[in-house]
Amino acid sequence: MATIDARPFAFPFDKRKAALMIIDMQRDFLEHGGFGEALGNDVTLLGAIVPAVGRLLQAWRAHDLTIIHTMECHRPDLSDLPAAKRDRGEPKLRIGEIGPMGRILVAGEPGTEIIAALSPRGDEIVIEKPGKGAFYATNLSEILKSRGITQLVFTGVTTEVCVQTTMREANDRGYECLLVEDATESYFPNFKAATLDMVRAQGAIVGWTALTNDILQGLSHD
Ligand code: C5J
Repeated sequence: MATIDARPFAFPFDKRKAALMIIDMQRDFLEHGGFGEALGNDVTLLGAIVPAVGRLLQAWRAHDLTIIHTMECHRPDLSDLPAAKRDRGEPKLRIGEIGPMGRILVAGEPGTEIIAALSPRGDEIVIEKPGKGAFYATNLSEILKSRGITQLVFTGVTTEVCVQTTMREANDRGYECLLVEDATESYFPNFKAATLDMVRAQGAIVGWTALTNDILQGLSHD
């Protein structure tokens, strides 16, 4: 088995059992006029990771390994949107309202789509999730079990919200989780740094962290 140079210690990597998780790389979080901006964030910060996520995506495709894209979104009738989530805070646009890219975080709307640079191929799994975590109210567990996946390599946005929530859900379900330091981003650099520290503290209590180049190197071994 290959090992990946990771923190707090080497990650034992079995690529045939490792899925690439690309969390919520959606226009609503990365582009102007979407949910991220409606919440008052500088969305341009998130674009920095697109090349790294793209390199991992191409590598997983080249090795014909499992790729899971997730999208935070709700049904058009909003029946899966709790009032507590809809009404929280004072965003310029709430979930379900109409913005420049269509209805905010509603399935099928232009703003809800994954950004063009990382667009899923037809054979890749796309999980539409109403929560921050990708296991809540989805069939992700069944998909991973049916493919014999035991390791998850995490990329995407935002580090401390949907990425961390999904990673913690996965850790509790027995998956070995590796968070890619330069392929995840937050609107708040200090929150990203704190999340990386929290994940790998206390002997990898939630999982490991590593850099894209080291993961690509691990992928090149049989
Ligand atoms: C947020 C996400 N931040 N994908 N969603 O609301 O992290």
